[in-house]
Amino acid sequence: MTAFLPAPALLSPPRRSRYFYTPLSCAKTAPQPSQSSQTSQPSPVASPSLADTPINTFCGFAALVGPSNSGKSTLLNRLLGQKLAIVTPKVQTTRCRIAGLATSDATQVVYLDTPGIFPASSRLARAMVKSAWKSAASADAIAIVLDVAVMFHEGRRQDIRKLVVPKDTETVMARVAEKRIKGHQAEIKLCANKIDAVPEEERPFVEERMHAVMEKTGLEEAGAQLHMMSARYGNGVDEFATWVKERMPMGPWLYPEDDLTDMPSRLLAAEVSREKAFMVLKQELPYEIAIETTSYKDLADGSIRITQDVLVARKSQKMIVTGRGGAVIKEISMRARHELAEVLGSTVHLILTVKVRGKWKEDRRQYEQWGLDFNA
Ligand SMILES: Nc1nc2c(ncn2[C@@H]2O[C@H](COP(=O)(O)OP(=O)(O)OP(=O)(O)O)[C@@H](O)[C@H]2O)c(=O)[nH]1
Ligand SMILES: [Mg+2]
Repeated sequence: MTAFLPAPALLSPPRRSRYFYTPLSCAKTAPQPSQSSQTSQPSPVASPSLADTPINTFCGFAALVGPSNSGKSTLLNRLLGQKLAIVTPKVQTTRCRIAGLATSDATQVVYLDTPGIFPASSRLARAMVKSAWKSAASADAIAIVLDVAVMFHEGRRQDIRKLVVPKDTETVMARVAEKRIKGHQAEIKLCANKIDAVPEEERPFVEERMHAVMEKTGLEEAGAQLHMMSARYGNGVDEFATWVKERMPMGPWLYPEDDLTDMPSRLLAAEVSREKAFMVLKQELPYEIAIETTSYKDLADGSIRITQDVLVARKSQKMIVTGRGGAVIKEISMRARHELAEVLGSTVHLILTVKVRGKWKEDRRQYEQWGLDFNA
């Protein structure tokens, strides 16, 4: 195995303009070329704003799906070369689909990071899981991202022969395989992630075990390929990106070349604060909060003023999130402000207000702003 690349918490800050999204088309999937454009004829220019797009371009969707905490968001950030999706050691961090755009040569890949797939009982959980499956359904390439480190029982050598594949993981694999066998066109990679946490001499066994599970779940029959990787350190990620790129269909780009995401700046800012809240708050509390950006203003001096509501369900939760003398919310705010300043390349004034909004999980508006189906 080649040497692991360093894993910066925050990769190089983007040029600020890359965060301002300007979709060139509202089409859900990349428009297919006409018969003639598949030959040496140039693709028709779909709109005046596409005039700068190179002719004979390729564009498509690649969905990153899998159980919670397997490293999907870490992989998205690594593929983009900078941080877009929030990442925490806790399960169910990602709540909605996050599109990251990777444009190089003639190809634009729209990577879709998705919420983890897990047995969902609440309305929010059902909406999250549905959003993940929806992304997979519209993709040209699907990566099932698995955490092999967790199966490896934290590296205890004596357990390696008992390597257990969690039930959730098998379910995801079997369902993707079933769709492919039933005629879904997307090609599949099974990304065995966190391979850095498995001792080198044990990796062949992990590989062997993964093939056995692929056989059992129908993924082998569906033509899926196994790919060992470390999203955190970058091993195997370039090869994966090349595989994805080669699977994108011909068609005009959906976004300008320099864009990083279609995510509105307000949602991006709320996600940064939510990551910090996830890290600072203990136990179940992170799952009880939502963050809403209420204003986002570019000021004359070049700085940005952002106000956000931190929504909790009960008064007792408000007390914990606020902390004694406001210590907890100040800590969340300070961490979020630092990261936002780095990401946006400007001084950021961030004002967080903790509010009790009893039923935010039953509020249709919250789901709409995340692009989730309220009735999932
Ligand atoms: N050792 C190791 N840890 C990783 C790797 N990839 C991700 N992680 C860690 O795994 C944890 C979960 O990563 P995420 O990227 O948030 O996982 P996710 O699949 O997006 O999780 P959800 O959004 O909750 O579904 C974090 O602590 C990451 O740092 C890897 O390649 N190696
Ligand atoms: Mg995630």
